[in-house]
Amino acid sequence: MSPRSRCSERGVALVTAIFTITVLVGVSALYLSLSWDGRESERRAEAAVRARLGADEAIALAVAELKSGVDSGGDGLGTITFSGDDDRELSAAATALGGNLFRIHGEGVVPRARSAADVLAEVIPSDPLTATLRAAITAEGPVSTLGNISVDGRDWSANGTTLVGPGTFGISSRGAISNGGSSTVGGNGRPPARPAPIGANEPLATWRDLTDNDGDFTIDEEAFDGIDNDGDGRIDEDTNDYPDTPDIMFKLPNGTLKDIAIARGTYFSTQTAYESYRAANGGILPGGQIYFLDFSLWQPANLGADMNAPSSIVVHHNSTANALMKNVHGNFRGIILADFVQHINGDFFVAGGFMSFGDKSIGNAYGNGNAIVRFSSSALSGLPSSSATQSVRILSWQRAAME
Ligand SMILES: [Ca+2]
Ligand SMILES: [Ca+2]
Ligand SMILES: [Ca+2]
Ligand SMILES: [Ca+2]
Repeated sequence: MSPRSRCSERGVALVTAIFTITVLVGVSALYLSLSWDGRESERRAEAAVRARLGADEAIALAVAELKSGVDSGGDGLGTITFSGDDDRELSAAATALGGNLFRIHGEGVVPRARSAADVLAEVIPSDPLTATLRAAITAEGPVSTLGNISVDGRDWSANGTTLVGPGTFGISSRGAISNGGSSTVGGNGRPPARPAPIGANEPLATWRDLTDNDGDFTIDEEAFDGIDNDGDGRIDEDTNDYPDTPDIMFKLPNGTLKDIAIARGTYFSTQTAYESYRAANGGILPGGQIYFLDFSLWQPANLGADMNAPSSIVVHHNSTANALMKNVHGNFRGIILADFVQHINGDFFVAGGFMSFGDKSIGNAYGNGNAIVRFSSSALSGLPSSSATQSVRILSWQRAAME
C-alpha cells in the first residue's frame, strides 16, 4: 500500500469520526431540547390546573361569605384576597346585580398561568320568623290606654306611613281593656276614635279559633306550650290558649331567641350594654336583628332615634316573666315581645306590633303623649330568620378569558 493511500484512509476515518460525533451531538441536543420542552409543557399544564383551581377556590370563599353574612377580611361581603406561601394569588369580588342576584368574578394566579371564572349566584334568604298577632297590641293581662296614644290595628305599610288594608284588632287582651284619657283605638277597617269603634278592641280574647286547623277531627286540642299534648308528633298545631313565652309564640324551643342573640352579639344583660350598642350605631337600633334584653327593668326603653329597616325583633323577657318595659320611646319597625309594658311616651312610633307575656293578673298601661302604635302585616312578614346562614344557588359558572 502506498503512503498516499494510507493517508487517504486516515482522512476517511477522521471524516467518519467527525460525522459520527456531529450526529451524536445533534441527536443529544435534539433529545435534550425535546425533553426540556416536554417538562416545560408539563409544568405549564400543571400551572394551568392550579390557576383554575385557585379561581374556583376564591369563588367558593366568596360564596361562603354571602351564605354566612360574615365579611372575613373586612373588605366587603363577597370580596376575597389571598396570597399563599405556595405562590398562589387568589381573589374574588361579588357585585350586586339587584334583587338577590350577584356576579362573582374569581381569579387564580400562579407562576406560568392565570385563570378566571365568572359566576352568577342567587342568594336565597332563610325563612323569616313569622308572628301571627291578633292586634297591634296583644296582651295576656288587662290593657289600659291613657294620654293621647293612638293604637291602630288597621294594616299599614312596613314603615307605618301608608294605609294598605283593614287589618285586625287595635288591642286584644285575655283580660279587660279600658281606654282612658284622650287615647284612641282603631282596627278592622275603622280609624282610631274615642270611644273605640266596634271591632277595634278584643277584650277577653279566648285564643280558640273554633277551627280544626290540623284536620284531626278535634278542635283546638293543643295548649300553646311547645309540647305535643295529643301525641300526634306535631307541636302546637291547633292551639287553644295564649303562648307561654316569646320562643313558643314563634314555635321555637324555649331559650332559642336568647341563644341566637348571644351568637349574633345582640344579647344584653344590662341596660348600659344595650345603650352602648345603640350609641355605637348612631342611636338607631339596626334592622334585621333579634335583640334579647335580659334585665328586669328597662327604663327609659329607647328603641331608636329613627326607624330601623328591615324589621327587627326585640325581646324583653326574663326567666320569671316579669321584666318591665317602662317609659318607652323612639321608633321601631317589627315586633316587640315584652313581659309588661308601662307608659309609652309621646314620641314613640311603632309599625308592626307589641305582644306581652306577663302573668294575666298584672296589667299593661299603654299611654302618655301622642304615641302611635300601628299594626303592619308587612313589617311582621319581614322579620329576621332564626337561621344564621342563607343558601346560595349557582345559576351559571363560566371560564373567563385572560390576557
Ligand atoms: Ca285539631
Ligand atoms: Ca284551632
Ligand atoms: Ca300535637
Ligand atoms: Ca302544645
